[in-house]
Amino acid sequence: MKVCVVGLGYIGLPTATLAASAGHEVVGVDTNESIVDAVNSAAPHIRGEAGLDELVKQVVENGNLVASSTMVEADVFLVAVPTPITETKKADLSYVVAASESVASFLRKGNLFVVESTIPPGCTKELIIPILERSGLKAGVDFSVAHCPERVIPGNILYELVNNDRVIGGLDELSAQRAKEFYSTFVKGDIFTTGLIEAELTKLAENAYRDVNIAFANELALICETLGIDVWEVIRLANRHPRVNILKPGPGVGGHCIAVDPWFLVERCPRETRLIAAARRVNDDRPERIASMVQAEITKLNIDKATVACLGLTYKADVDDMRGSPSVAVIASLIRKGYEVRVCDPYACEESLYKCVPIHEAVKGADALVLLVDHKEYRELDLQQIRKLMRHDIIIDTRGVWNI
Ligand code: SAJ
Repeated sequence: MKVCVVGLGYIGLPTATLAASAGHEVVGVDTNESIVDAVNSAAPHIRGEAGLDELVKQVVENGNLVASSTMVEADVFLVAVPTPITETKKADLSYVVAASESVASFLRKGNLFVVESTIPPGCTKELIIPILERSGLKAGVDFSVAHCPERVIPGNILYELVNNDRVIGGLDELSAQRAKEFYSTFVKGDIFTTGLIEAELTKLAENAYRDVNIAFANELALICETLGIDVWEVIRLANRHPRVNILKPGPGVGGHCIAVDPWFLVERCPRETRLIAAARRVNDDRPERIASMVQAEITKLNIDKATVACLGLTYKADVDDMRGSPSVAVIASLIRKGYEVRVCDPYACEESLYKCVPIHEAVKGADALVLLVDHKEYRELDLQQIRKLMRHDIIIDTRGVWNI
């Protein structure tokens, strides 16, 4: 079938590539000309995704995938554009609106329209479908509508897009079945169909569940920091219980999903989301807490201009994605406290707003060393050697991977 994928980001490009490798004729539409050019020259802008470069090259060279900055007619439209939050934690649906508007004028009888972006409950029916019906066509009569949220983990997107189970919400049974038939051409996981709002809420439930559980781990860390207990020891022992699985404390929750999606639920159901909202605040308070812990240790040194070496800028280990990174919040707070802060990260330096230095340059003469991201390069560091380079030996591991 002719497929138009709107949005060639972390989800759109791998999805377009997989659909093209399944034999569909795919046009990837993106408003960013540099992304369009990168895809058409088979040099994708998404890095660190196993197998993506090769697959993009294959489908671009065989002509099954073409990128364009202008909308086209198609049999299937897939919208995979960002849905961030505003400063006031409200869903920013401007990209979804713009994508839906651009599709509406190319919509034809018999089309299938699928929105993959994570959206608030009710959004497809209350916001997107009315935009599509400006075409004069009637949803559920002239064209089908479905919502198929992704659930892939950055760093392993292609594999998970193919092998994870998928949930598809349909405006009606026909829409759900048509979407299921389409996704079955490249998804090997089980595909479960349901209603539109159920699919919207399922995605948000998955990520809110994770955020609440990370908040529990971070609150446990707060308790242990206050009581002078090693939280990692407590978690290790508690998780020996057959039905306990406490997640890992950290410097906060980053990325463009876990820290964002729960706010869609808080906005839609403010009175029913006390726990979800509280978890967001616990996680959002974590970076300042880490910076204060560093400050408390440095204050004991009674020195003027302290130097802090921070390892890790990305939002989590072994990825190059900086979006919403709590490390950036920790570093900004340490700078506000008046420290000289040196930063290194093997994955994210070129686009980082902080100048990165090699690790030995960062720690040389430093008073404190803070591990913010447990990249594999940092897990096996020889701390004895590192300590010899430092002026003082304050070492704070926010990820529980060092034996200090
Ligand atoms: N984090 C912790 N402690 C933990 C786990 C994570 O502090 O025990 C932090 C990470 O360091 C990171 C943040 O939380 O800063 C989010 O990382 P993540 O690995 O939990 O999630 P993402 O954002 O990489 O991917 C999530 C996944 N959702 C779930 O696991 C329920 C993924 O399946 C989703 O597809 C993705 O969000 C998304 O796009 O929605």
